[in-house]
Order: sequence, then C-alpha cells, then structure tokens
Amino acid sequence: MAMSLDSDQELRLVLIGKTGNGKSTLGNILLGRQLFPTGRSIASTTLKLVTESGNVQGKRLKVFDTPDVSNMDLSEDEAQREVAAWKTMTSPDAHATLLAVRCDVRYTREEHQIFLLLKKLWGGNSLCKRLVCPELQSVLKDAGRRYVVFNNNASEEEKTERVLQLLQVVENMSKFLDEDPVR
Ligand SMILES: Nc1nc2c(ncn2[C@@H]2O[C@H](COP(=O)(O)OP(=O)(O)OP(=O)(O)O)[C@@H](O)[C@H]2O)c(=O)[nH]1
Ligand SMILES: [Mg+2]
Repeated sequence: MAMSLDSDQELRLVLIGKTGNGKSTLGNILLGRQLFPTGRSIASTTLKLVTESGNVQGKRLKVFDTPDVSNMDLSEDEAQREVAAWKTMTSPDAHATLLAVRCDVRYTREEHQIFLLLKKLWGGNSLCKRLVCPELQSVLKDAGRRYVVFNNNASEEEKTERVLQLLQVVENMSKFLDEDPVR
C-alpha cells in the first residue's frame, strides 16, 4: 500500500550510525523530548534497539534508535543475529533509515567500514533504498543523494526547521517508493 504522510498512518524512522554520532540526540529532537539517553563515553550509550513514539507536526512518529554493533564486542554471528532482530522489531514498514554522520570531523575509512558492515548484516538492498544521510559520495549514492544537516545544538527554531525538512525528504522519497518497505 502506498504510504502517505498526510494520512493518520504512523511514520517510522530507523536511526543508524557510528557510536557518538548523535543518533539518540537526533531521535530526541525529532520527537521533541528527552526520551533516548545520550552520552559521551568510549562505550556506546545505546546498547540495544530502543523505540519511542510521539506526535510531530501533526503526524504520529515512531523512532527506532539502534546501537553501533561494531562497538559492542560482538562476533559477526552475534552482530548478524542482533541486526536480524532489529529487522523483526522494525517490521513491517520503516519509512526511512537515517544514517547519522558528523559534519565536524572527517568521514574516515574506518567509519565507512561500520556502514558497510551494517549494510551487509541488514542484507540485500533494502537498507539503502530508504537511506537519508549527509555528504559522503559513495554513501550518498546509496542514499539517492538525500541528506539533511542537523546541528543538534542549534536554536529551537532551526531544529524545528530541520525536522520539517527531514519529514519533507521522507515524504518525497515515499512518493517514489510505495509498496516497498525498508526490508
Ligand atoms: N557538537 C555537537 N554535539 C552533538 C551533536 N549531536 C549530538 N552531540 C553530542 O554527541 C554526544 C553523543 O550523542 P548521542 O546522541 O548519545 O550519540 P549516539 O549516536 O546515540 O551514541 P551511542 O548511543 O553511544 O551509539 C552527546 O554528548 C551529544 O550531546 C551535534 O549536532 N553537535
Ligand atoms: Mg545512542
């Protein structure tokens, strides 16, 4: 069924990316409340998939905040099982995958490996089909050149502006991707 953001249907977003890149902070901004714990330690703050919901700009929004599986001392088999569990938990209709990438530091080969591992564990093409991410050539190509730059420390007005911009990106993407959920 084609998704319309104008309907009462819930919009479902999955946050992915390297530990410390601001996934949980972005989730809190999207939902307008401090729901996901955030932190600055070497160890990941988010250790399992956490789901929070809210009403945003008149839409019901559900955000899935994921841990960085490459920073959790998991074997590849364990990481595979972890990501398989996310796919079940986010089933059936995640409308977009948001890859959190920092703009103030270089996007390194090491960080790209984290994305490639997740892409492999997720399987098939489905992770990238609905990917929205920042300015990285090869990743951007996977993401169909969709990105939104968030400054999570910006004013409330600017953050609201960015949330609207993101919802618009997802809406435009969804017009082309009906009948085709994230997996
Ligand atoms: N300067 C700056 N700091 C940010 C921004 N977004 C998040 N942070 C900070 O970066 C730190 C990590 O943010 P989190 O949201 O916990 O990052 P995460 O990706 O969820 O990390 P894990 O759960 O450990 O994987 C926090 O101290 C945030 O306040 C941003 O846009 N700019
Ligand atoms: Mg987190």
